[in-house]
Amino acid sequence: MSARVTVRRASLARLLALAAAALAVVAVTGTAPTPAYAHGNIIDAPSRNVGCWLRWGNDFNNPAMQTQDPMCWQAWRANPNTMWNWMGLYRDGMGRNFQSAVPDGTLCSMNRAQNGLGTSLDAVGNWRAKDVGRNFRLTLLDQASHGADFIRVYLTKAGFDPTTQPLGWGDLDLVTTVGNTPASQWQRVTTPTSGVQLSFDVAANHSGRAVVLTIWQASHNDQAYFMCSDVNIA
Ligand SMILES: [Cu+2]
Repeated sequence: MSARVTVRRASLARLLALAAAALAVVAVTGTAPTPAYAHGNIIDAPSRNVGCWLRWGNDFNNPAMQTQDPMCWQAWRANPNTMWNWMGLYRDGMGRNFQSAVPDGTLCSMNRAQNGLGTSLDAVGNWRAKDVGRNFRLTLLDQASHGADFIRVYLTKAGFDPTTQPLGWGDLDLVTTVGNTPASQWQRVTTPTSGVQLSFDVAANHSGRAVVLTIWQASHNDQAYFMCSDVNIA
């Protein structure tokens, strides 16, 4: 328990440092990351773009990334805004028709939403995966206190290998659903920006390497988010 608290504190400190670093980049180069609008993402187990931002946001030109974290390398080369605008991958007005609107192979970019902001997140390869137990928690950070009409958590089936196979709907099992949860029931936080966050438990139905696809249907509007997190289940 205390170990978990320590980890959370460390990652929040790191988020703060990265937020400051992102501002410093703007100051030095004048090349602004895409403005941070108020939306959200899965910060633990971090989604692909959040993970690349946390691990490399203050060092994104380091060539060591090419061998240590090659999928982040390709994501940063494709478009740094995928990371700077880590909270901005969503679509409005889907009418909850997720499967018809988002074809196989494009789930992690939400069918190249936001003019392809997250296209690199669909790339097949060895994304860094967080080690988790059979029962693990996800944390969704919501900067704008949208709340949730629902959150659906899908897990790739046993035997699916995300390092070699593109992700499709047929590879996924729905493992957890969180019902309507207004923002007033989320935990208020101040880092990396002020907002609210919700942590919820996920029960995996197998061990090994897997992708978690979280779909968040926000409450303020018909606004949906798809977020892919890579995990290694004990
Ligand atoms: Cu939003």
